[in-house]
Amino acid sequence: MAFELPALPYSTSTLAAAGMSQETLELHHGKHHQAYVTALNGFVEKNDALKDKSLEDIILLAAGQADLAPVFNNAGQHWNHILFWQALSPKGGGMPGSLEKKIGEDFGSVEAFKDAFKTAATTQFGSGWAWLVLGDDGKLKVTKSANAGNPLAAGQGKALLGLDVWEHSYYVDFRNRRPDYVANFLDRLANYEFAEAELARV
Ligand code: MN3
Repeated sequence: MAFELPALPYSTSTLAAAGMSQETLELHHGKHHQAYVTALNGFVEKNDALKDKSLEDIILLAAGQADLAPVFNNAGQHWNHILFWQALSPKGGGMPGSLEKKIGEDFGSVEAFKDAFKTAATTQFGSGWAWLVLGDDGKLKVTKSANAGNPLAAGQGKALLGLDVWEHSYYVDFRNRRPDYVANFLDRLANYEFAEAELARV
């Protein structure tokens, strides 16, 4: 079974009022994410060791293997973007009570969580991601990763939210202002209800 580009859970014009334009979503989902899926399928087709493996298994198999770096990059980016689209909502930014409580317990306050996330997302030099993760110790934490890296490959726990900080994710709408893109995500786009549902599934 070839991997497929998942449909967005909203139309490409739906997030514009919350700061992510139709142009960004059409390029980011339709071109960038599609390119990762197409490349990944090309690698799987040519490598029997990858055939019939889940996306997660391919990521774990390829992580840290120099000869499989292109496989890791495209598989990782496919996984990262699947989570990213779910981490956005036209009604984002509102935090459900049980997640707010857990964030308060583990970070001290919602503001402290947002500060930690902003720091991670803005200090990731070059391309990469910032994450809200439930660690194996049961505590929430913020992490960042370069390029196609993610908490799955790094063994950091379960990712609840991921924010793409590659320039292609913000240059159309925010130009070079990555901090504004990150703040807009946290306050207006972040699907905290999704994060809470993922937390409840653990
Ligand atoms: Mn991207």
